[in-house]
Amino acid sequence: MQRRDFVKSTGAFALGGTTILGCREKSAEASGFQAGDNPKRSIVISTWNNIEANNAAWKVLSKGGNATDSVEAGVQIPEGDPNDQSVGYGGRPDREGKVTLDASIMNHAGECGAVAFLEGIKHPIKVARLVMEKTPHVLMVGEGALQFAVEKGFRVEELLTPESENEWKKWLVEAQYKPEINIENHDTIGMVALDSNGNLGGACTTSGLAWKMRGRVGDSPIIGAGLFVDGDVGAATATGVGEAVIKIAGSHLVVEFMRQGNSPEDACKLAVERIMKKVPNHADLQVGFIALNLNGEYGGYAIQRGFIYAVQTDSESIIKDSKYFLG
Ligand code: SD4
Repeated sequence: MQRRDFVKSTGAFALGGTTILGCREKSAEASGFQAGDNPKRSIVISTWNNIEANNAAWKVLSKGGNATDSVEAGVQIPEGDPNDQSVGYGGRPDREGKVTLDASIMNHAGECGAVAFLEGIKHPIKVARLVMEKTPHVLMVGEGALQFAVEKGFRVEELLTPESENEWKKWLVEAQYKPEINIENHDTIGMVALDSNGNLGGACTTSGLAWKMRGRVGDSPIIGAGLFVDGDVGAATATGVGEAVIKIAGSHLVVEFMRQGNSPEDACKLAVERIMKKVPNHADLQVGFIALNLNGEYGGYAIQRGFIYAVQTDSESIIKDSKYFLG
């Protein structure tokens, strides 16, 4: 089935005079829009084919819930799904056969929390949320993050499924590491949302690149790389080879490009261009960004063909093909 076939309509709704599909040139700042203006049309977007995750987020948004709660709820869908081998339970392991998870969350006020190199916890996003809310810190890693999670009542579970273990064992035969464009483990979920109060929130969660070195951490838990939210401007998140995203502080860069007046799509495009200028091996890599501004305008852009993202509003739930430079 073509990914486009997942496109689904949730019914006919009046759009209140606001057309949000397609990117308008007007920036959030230029529009004079302020967070808190009412009423606003909620929207959630997420990387890849994460329609179900968007639906879960939408349940929160459609009841007037806040964007940060919505993304936390949404990304738990792939985290708990053993068939999603890039996120949470069932994620592909590192080269030593261990599933290690990275996650981050950020709200409109700039509060954020993240965990990295976390093992045995099915929903790292919930731990990231608690780092944000219950500690003076932003990022906790490894054993310390696990200890914190256990203290907060999380259950330690085996996250390696037979399917991922089998794939790992096959990989071990040659044990050669080379990220594969769009195929290997590119289903990380980054999700950003705008709620009816005009507030933004974002979350990103992943098991990282398959067969990574033990201890490797990608962009997803790095605030400013895999995720960034500025409540006065917009929100952005990334997927793909995290090393390239970290090198340009990707999601923060996308938000800064929106602050300068670029549409979300153009902001993503400019950030991808930056990678292509600065990261020598970019032709062998995939990176995709998605972004959302305070008007509910959104967009995405990728290095390579094949990046898709999911969009949910009160009127539709769709998959969009991202624009790209190569392929
Ligand atoms: C990482 N950015 O760990 C993640 C991987 C990813 O879709 O996005 N996969 O580098």
